[in-house]
Amino acid sequence: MLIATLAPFVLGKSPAARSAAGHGSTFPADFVWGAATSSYQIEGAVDVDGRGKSIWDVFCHSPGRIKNGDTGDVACDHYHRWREDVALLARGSFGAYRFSTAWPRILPAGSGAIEHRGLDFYDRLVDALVAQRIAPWLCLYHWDLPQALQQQGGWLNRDTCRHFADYAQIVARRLGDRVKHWATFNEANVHALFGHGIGTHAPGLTGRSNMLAAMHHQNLAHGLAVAALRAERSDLRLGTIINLQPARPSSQSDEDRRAAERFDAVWNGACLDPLTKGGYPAAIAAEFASLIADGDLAAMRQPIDYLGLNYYSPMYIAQAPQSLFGAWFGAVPAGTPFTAMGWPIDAAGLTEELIRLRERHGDLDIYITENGACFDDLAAADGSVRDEERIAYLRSHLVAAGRTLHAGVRLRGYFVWSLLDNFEWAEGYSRRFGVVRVDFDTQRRTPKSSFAYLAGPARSGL
Ligand code: GCO
Repeated sequence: MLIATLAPFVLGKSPAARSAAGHGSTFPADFVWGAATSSYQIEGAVDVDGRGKSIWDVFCHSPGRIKNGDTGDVACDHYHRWREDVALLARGSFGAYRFSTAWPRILPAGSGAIEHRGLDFYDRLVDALVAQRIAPWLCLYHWDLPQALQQQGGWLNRDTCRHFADYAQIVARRLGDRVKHWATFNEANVHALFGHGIGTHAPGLTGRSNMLAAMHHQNLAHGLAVAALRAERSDLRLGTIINLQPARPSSQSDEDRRAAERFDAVWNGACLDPLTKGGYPAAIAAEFASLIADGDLAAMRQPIDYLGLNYYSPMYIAQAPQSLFGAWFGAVPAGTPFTAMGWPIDAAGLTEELIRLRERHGDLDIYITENGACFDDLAAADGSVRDEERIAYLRSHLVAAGRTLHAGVRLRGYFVWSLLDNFEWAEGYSRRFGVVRVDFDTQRRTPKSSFAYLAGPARSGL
């Protein structure tokens, strides 16, 4: 069914494809055009106004963890330059801005005493966005867990789920009158695997059981937080943000095909199926059984209003007996283009994932909450960047997304990752995804040519 559904879109014969070729706008007038960032990647000011430590502060200051020894101590200094960044959003005609709140700014110990100066920062940011008619989209968790909770087990400890729900309620009580779109988590799958399974992200844990526990407890925390947000206000649009990638076998061997199916269940299914279907994918359900307490499945499956899809590239998976799930990233077909992150470029994968979401979760609105590309931008003397490769990437993926509109996909918006060059986790500042260049020595912001592309031609399908 999926292939039959896809065929006309991949061949570019769909009505939307023709319109995407510049015969009128591909996207409806109420389509949301946004930009995305996250707290630890842009804010800096890690010791200001009572902010508590996060697991990323500790991880970055552990030798050898981050390229070039970079940290988020200063980042884009957004905590002090937020007015300038809001002005950039307005200049780019973005109708929405997706940001995340730093849990340790609001609850320095993760629970208990509220740091009102942290809430005040986001309150000012939200007011400035609303004043510019930019819809604030708030993500409650983009990986920066309070270190105090990590010391109590973090996402390996079920108590963290309740603390997360309490944090969500505190933020909604302060901002819920103006913030109407909320995401509980950003990419629980990435955080579980990279932070708790292979240890290349904070908190640097390893092992299959740690990854499974972190995955399950984030899913449970999502459900408890959705219930808490619904109890706080009835006028919120609630969802979660997931990173989905087609898991393609690296070869035609049975082993690689089975490995790809298994990795698909772990990567694309374990973070989504419990939330919308009430259980883990059959291929891996047994692995989670010991973690599931009475009531968990019902608690995780709270009605939500939308799904946020982060898409960058497909995955090519091979059998890997030594890896956590017997499967890992493998050979990519010869001739495949790559971004500077080494990620394969294939916009058809976005079409595939959007169609798959419609097949599996068709009753939900979908927003592309992250899509973008890292390239080794060459800056002119004035800081300007003609990032034609990034424009080509954005264009091909917008065309791929637009093709699905006539296939019943309830695609409602697109957020570029990212507004600003920022702290790219283990890669530090060596990798740039922004449509605005940041000179990290001077903090000067300079819109790239992709910024102008997104503000104009992109919206008319060009
Ligand atoms: C992610 C995160 C972002 C990344 C971006 C580029 O998807 O990993 O949401 O924080 O910076 O995706 O890797």
